[in-house]
Amino acid sequence: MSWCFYYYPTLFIIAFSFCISQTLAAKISQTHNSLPFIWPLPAKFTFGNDSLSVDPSLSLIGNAAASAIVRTAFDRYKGIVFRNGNSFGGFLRTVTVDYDVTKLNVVVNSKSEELQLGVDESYNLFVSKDTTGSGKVTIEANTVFGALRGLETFSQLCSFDYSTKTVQIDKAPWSIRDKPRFPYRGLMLDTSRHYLPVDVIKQIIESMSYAKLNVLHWHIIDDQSFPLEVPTYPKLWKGSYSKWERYTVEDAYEIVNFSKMRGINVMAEVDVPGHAKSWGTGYPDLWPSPSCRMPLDVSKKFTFDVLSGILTDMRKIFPFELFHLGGDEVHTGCWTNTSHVNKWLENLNMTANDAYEHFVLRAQNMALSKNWSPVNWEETFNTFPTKLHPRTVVHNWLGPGVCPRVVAKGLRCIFSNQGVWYLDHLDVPWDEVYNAEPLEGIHKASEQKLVLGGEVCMWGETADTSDVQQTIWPRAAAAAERLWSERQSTSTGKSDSTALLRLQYFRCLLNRRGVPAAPVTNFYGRTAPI
Ligand code: CP6
Repeated sequence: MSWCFYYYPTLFIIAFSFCISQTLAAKISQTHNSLPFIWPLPAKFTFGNDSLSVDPSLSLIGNAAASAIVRTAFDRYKGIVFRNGNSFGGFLRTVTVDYDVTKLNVVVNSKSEELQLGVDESYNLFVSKDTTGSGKVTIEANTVFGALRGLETFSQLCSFDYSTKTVQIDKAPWSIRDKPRFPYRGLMLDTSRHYLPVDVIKQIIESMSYAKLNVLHWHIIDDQSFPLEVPTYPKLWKGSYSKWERYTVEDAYEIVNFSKMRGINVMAEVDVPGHAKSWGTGYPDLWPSPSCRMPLDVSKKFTFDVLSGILTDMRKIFPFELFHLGGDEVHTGCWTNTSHVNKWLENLNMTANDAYEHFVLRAQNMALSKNWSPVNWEETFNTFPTKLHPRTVVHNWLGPGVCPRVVAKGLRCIFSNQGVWYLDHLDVPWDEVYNAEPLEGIHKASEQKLVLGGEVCMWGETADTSDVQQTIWPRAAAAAERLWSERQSTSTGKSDSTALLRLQYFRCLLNRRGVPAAPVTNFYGRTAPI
């Protein structure tokens, strides 16, 4: 149970004044003046030596001002950039001064606001002084989602100057040409082991946008609880922990819409046939027997009716082209040990493994008929690689070396090696997260293209509202740079002291924005550089 979610608001009243940029920034400016503090690092950039002041009543111009997505993002970033004044006397000046930058020009080429896998997120960002001496800031992008990434970068160029008490852009002129390395940059949340309130999920989505992560993989349901409302089978959410620890259909829409406004897709997961014990709280017929409750009863038509109902209801909520069907850790003991299921297997001349395959492929066909591409955990590929539908995306977790085999078979892959990208593994330090390489062992360009990207997984057994954000950040940011930035542009492609310094700066940025990210070097034996 997770009753303790009630105390979550107190977390966000904490002022993060100790992580103020002052100390860090002072040391950084003395010793690392040439480092760009943009996380993740842009593909290409140049900068200079000028400082420009930014008007607190900065206005948005350009054709992107017609887009509600860009306008609301602009307002959010204004709130972030001009929010200083919470510590060390850092209040913005209230007297009017002549600001260098009074307008932000955002231009987008395409009017389409459809957010799908591979949507163009590239942008250019230019900051310069024009001939009259006033500052000019322009973001150019092909889509509004590229413009969002550009706005994030713009916000990271702005910092509060404690001597003039204005917001400044240092190191101007800037010329940044940026685009993501991988189209899929995910974070998984598990709301079955511990319920996470909608507001907390939104805070996490907001912080994902700071690191340019673009897929929320929502592992909604598992053995422990079924927190989602499914109108077609209304007893399913009897499997929730309590009536307060549930997501209504409206909550789910809200999460999807909140994500879209930040250029983030939501990939929902219904993990079958294992990891589904909670389904039987409302419909006990889904269990092989009352004493043997998982995996779902493969022998009954009712099981597939319920699955189909769930997917039909969820299709209305989740427009993303990928849908996760789980398929991991299927222990078939209850199938062979329960007489009616065992009889069914015998009649069809099937082994328990055949039935596992049968279940997964049937679920895939349901998802495909709803025009979703199915995503499955790697055990499905490891067990019946040639049977998976060609549109399948295989989700690696067990170890290294899986994506090379998946893409060699022509299937797409998502990298989440548990040794490095499982955030519940608290003993994995930031640099091991950072150094993980989704394309390890994949050399052909045609196969590299099949690696959609990667995802850090925040399993919920050991984290809830009280500590989930501290557990996600800053290590998720290390993965975010691996997924966004070109290998060669992240210095050696391996962590080094400049990556550490930049990540510490980004972690402070998260803190200043109200995200309770943990220290970067909270591991003994890993020294802080300053
Ligand atoms: N739940 C589900 C889990 C895990 C998986 N699936 C898991 C397994 C091992 C570790 C962490 C998480 N808790 N549904 C595996 C994909 Cl170490």
